[in-house]
Amino acid sequence: MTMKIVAFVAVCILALCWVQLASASEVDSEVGTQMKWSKRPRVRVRKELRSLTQAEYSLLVSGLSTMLSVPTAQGQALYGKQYKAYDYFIVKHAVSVNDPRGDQGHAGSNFMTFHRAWLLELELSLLSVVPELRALPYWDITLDNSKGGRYFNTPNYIFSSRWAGSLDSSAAENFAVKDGLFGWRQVGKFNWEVYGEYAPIYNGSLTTGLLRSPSSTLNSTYVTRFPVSNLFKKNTSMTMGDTTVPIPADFDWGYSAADYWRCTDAAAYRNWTAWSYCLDITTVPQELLKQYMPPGAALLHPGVHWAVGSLSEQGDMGDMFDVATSPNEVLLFFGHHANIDRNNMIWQANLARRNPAAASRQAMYGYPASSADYPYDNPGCYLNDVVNANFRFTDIFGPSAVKPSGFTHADVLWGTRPGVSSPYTYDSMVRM
Ligand SMILES: *[C@@H]1O[C@H](CO)[C@@H](O)[C@H](O)[C@H]1NC(C)=O
Ligand SMILES: *[C@@H]1O[C@H](CO)[C@@H](O)[C@H](O)[C@H]1NC(C)=O
Ligand SMILES: *[C@@H]1O[C@H](CO)[C@@H](O)[C@H](O)[C@H]1NC(C)=O
Ligand SMILES: *[C@@H]1O[C@H](CO)[C@@H](O)[C@H](O)[C@H]1NC(C)=O
Ligand SMILES: [Cu+2]
Repeated sequence: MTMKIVAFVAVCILALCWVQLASASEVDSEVGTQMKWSKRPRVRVRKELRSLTQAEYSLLVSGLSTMLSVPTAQGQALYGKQYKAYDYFIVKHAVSVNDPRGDQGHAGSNFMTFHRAWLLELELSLLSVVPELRALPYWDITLDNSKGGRYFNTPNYIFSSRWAGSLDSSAAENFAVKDGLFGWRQVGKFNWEVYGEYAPIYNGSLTTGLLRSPSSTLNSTYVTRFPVSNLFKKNTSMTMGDTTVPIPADFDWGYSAADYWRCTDAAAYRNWTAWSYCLDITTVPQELLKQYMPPGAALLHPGVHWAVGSLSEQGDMGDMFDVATSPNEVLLFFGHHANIDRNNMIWQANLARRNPAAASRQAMYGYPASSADYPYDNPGCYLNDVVNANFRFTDIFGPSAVKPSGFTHADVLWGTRPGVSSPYTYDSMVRM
């Protein structure tokens, strides 16, 4: 009982009370400026993994370990309702991918709103366990770039024992991830008792029952990374729908800070979908994509998935490559997607500064309102649709703002306007 109250107060301090403060002060603001924003109290500031203090590092490890081992029901009794076990997040992600209407979380405008909601839910769960961590960290891949990245091959390198573990897996051990925070972690089986209601859409690998894509036949129970060189041997590009993009031959393919910042330019990318084309594979026709993508550029979002997970000689997907269940790569998955979210938020702030009307309720950053507006998104993924309606987000803005029918893409956008309503920001934005 005492624990519950403590957990509630913690969540209140971290998220909800600020949201209330924010809406009270919204009256006078058309669009928030950077300055107002950084002055706002109680906004969670997401920091780069390597900027965490030693104490924060320990909190992160302990919070994630709890989520990986304590089931939702037991965890909620200890930490309150925001707590969800980690397998909940894997199943939710896989349900989005396998939705009969087409992917509800990827390959279109929905990508960032779905992942923003997913990250918020994960963050609130994590903070219910370790409130002193204060925010979910992100991973800036450009700092690990093999051409001059600050942490490349240092003890703080992301692919080191302190963080995600080495990229060098071996055939003798079935390419298992052996070191790092989650070395020798085993992929769980689909839990029919807890997630049975989602089984018609997703119930694990059809051959192994493990939390991998229905079509995955990968039978190692360990989180798996195949050698990135396999990708290059097999192919140099990948096609999805009408879009063909190069597959990187190295984990970072020289992806630099300049590549990252290019996508935040609101003069070059003037609406939501244009931003998506800059760093993600989408269902948009190749002809349109070419207008936005530099020729031959590997894309930030899928590039990391492909290069880290890679493929076996037989063509099995490594875990980061398996779209449905890539959250099996715990640290890299949330770290990478928070870094993409950071890019999106900076772009949103730039767009709002350049053209305040673009951030209005009417324009909503140019997120497509309907198929008449933009024909390439899957049904269910337009502005006023409930995000991932077959596995809804109901409490991503804390316990005082629960929406049982599920938040829509518009709700997610409206509730996370940088500098105006967002309950979180990023360290690099505060400094801007
Ligand atoms: C399990 O999932 C598959 C799709 O991956 C589906 O065809 C099948 O009906 C599901 N099984 C049950 C019992 O829901
Ligand atoms: C696991 O998969 C590999 C590669 O497909 C195969 O060679 C092996 O026989 C399988 N092992 C089991 C126990 O199913
Ligand atoms: C290689 O890529 C091309 C174009 O993207 C595709 O058509 C082909 O099926 C791929 N081949 C293999 C072996 O994956
Ligand atoms: C976004 O901008 C691009 C390029 O100007 C345009 O093709 C597309 O239709 C726009 N999308 C929306 C929803 O306005
Ligand atoms: Cu995803």
